[in-house]
Amino acid sequence: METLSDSLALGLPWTWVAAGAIGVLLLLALIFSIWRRRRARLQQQLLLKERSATVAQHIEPSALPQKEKHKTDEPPSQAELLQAERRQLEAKAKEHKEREAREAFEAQARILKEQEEEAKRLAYRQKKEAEAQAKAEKLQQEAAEALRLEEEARLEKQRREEEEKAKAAREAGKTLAEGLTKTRKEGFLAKLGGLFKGAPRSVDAALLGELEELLFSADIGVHTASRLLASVEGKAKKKELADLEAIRTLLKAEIEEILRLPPAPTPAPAPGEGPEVWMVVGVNGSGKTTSIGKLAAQAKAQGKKVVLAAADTFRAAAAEQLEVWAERTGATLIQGKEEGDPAAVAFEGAKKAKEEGAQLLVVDTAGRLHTKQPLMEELRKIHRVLGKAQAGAPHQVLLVLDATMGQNAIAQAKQFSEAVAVTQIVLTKLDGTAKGGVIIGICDELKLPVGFIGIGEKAQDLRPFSPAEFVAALFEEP
Ligand SMILES: Nc1nc2c(ncn2[C@@H]2O[C@H](COP(=O)(O)OP(=O)(O)O)[C@@H](O)[C@H]2O)c(=O)[nH]1
Ligand SMILES: [Mg+2]
Repeated sequence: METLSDSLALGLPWTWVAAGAIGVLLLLALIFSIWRRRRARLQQQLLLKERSATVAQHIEPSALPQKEKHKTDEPPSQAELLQAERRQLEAKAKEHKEREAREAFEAQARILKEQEEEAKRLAYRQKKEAEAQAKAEKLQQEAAEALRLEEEARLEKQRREEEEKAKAAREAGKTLAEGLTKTRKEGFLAKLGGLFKGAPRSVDAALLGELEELLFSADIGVHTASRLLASVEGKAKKKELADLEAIRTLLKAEIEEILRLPPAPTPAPAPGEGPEVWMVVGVNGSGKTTSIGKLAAQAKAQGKKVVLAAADTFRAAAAEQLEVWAERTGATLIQGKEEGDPAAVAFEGAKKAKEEGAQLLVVDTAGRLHTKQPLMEELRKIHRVLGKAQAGAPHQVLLVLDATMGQNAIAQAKQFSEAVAVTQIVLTKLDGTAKGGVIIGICDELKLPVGFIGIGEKAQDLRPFSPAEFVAALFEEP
């Protein structure tokens, strides 16, 4: 022990030296340990920093917790980064889950869609098939319907044809001889035949006397009776009449001669000037309106455009009656107010007929004779107004006479002729009278041609007068 103390030469005991050495060693050991621990901590910090940097690189900024404004420059803390990373992973997991779920749904939806498409295709095919079937059925039905309609049309046509035939037969009117039946069977010609019935008689004075009585009592008028008698007597004197047949033949020739008057002039209006205008006059009930209707029907049947003017404003029924005919024939009707100015209606008629380009205008007029209102003045005014409305109008003035009136018809004819220039006679109702002979008197006395005769109610029963035809029918054996 002494040796150590000696070597140190410090004079200190060796125990002290040893204790000092141990202390130094312990201090060194402590310093080393502290240094190591610090280094380890630094290393760990460094490692974490590096890791944070890599994490921060793939972390969405939105995943990071939102910092307060004044802290936005601070880098995120470790905890924040880890939280962000966790959230991000959770979000990804959720997204993944959702995608998987979506894909599963989508797959399912696709399957359903395909099924739906298939169902649609099936429905479409079924629909098309049903449509095709319906179409086929419809075509079949249509074909059946067409057949049915065809058959119906054929039956309808057949029915209409039969109806037309029946109508034609109905409307054909009577033959002239049929229309003159009464005159032939009951008139003076029938009585003439009676003279020669029984035992054969020679044409002597007694027979001529009877003939005279017969002729003068007939409706031919005194003037005409005298003329016919004179003719028979003249021939009888010359012994030119052997029997009834000879007298009949002579009378037939004479009557035809009387009836064969020059026909009424027919001044047609110049093209574009307007229609042919007929004014119809005559006493009430003579058959004016009916005859106008019949004339309109005939003109229409010839394809003419017809306008009717109801200038008989005195009686409401007259206009209504003409309206019926206008409707029946398809003619245009011009009417005035009841008791309005008849001349105004006539003027309107002329205007309308011109506008419509009609070929015929027929003006109906009043026929009252026994009222205070002067009819003849009214007729003259209508005549004048028509002439003003259209130059040359009226082209015809038809005087309607009722054959059943006998000799009165001649008196009427004279009266009307004084008022207006009558151009033709229309002799109606020959079918309803035995006084058909009146026509001979009218022609002989008035020298007015008969334009038309009425032998019935049908449109065709008003016919143009032909002397030869008339006489032939008149003398036809009953
Ligand atoms: N039997 C027959 N009746 C006729 C004829 N013409 C007209 N009538 C009738 O005579 C009547 C008077 O005729 P209507 O035209 O009204 O005469 P208006 O007063 O002159 O217009 C009517 O019942 C007609 O049916 C004819 O020719 N024969
Ligand atoms: Mg009338």
